[in-house]
Amino acid sequence: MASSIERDVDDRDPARSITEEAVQWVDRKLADSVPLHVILDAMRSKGWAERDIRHVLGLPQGGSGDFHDVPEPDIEGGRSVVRAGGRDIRVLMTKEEPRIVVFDDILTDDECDFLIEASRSRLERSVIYSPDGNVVDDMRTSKGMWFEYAENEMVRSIEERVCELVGWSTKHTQKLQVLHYPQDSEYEPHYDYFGRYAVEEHQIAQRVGTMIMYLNEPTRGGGTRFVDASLQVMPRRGMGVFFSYDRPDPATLTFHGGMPVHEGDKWIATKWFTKRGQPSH
Ligand code: PD2
Ligand code: ZN
Repeated sequence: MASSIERDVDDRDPARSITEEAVQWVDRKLADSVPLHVILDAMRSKGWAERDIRHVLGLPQGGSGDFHDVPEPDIEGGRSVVRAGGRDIRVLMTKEEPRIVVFDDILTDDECDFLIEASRSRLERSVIYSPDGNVVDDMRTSKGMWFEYAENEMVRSIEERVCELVGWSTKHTQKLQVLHYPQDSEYEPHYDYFGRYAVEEHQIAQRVGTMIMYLNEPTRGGGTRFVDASLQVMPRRGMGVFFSYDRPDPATLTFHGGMPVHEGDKWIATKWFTKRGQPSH
């Protein structure tokens, strides 16, 4: 594969130096649902130039240069409990690449009930971000709402606890969102970071991390799936899944989605952490 590519020439057009055979090899891997990081590793170990890899996989060029600080829980040395907001929060699972940490008991049953009941009458159809603004799309069929920052004592203490847990200031977050997925609804795989257009034209603070907290348990389906990590986290009331992305780039391997809810319904609360140095509020 690598032998069919001219390498070491930086200013050439990558489209002209990549053979049809190589493109077909990549297409077959993608069609076979081979995780992106496995394809990336295989191409790099065969000596492909980064710009050729990005071209063939349709990834943006040059994205990897722009790394951000990211939130990170203090779990160095295998700590299994983190104290945050006066609570002991258990670490259930960690993964390095992509960075994913699953926590038990971030929220109490009372907090889960409160968030569901306080948001129920304020739900509206969820949107996705696009260059034309926020649009309703079949890839995201939940309903959602946003609490104001520290809208009430319960929301304030949850926001502070979640931020303390991952070592990030509440100043660099988005408002707390609650989502409801009725049966058969889903959120197809996507990246949580924003595209260049949203950040530059709309001055939206770039996201660098996500905490999804489960408020209830659907009977079947509704897991949070990390495609490149071949991992699915099943909703458990009070539990949270945290992941971070140090650049707005698919190489972060954070392509993830909310799987269809087959039976029952699903409620989650999400806190997004935004890039330091960019005002979020
Ligand atoms: O509901 C989920 O599990 C889920 C999965 C992926 C939610 C989001 N992304 C999100 O709100 O960004
Ligand atoms: Zn997401």
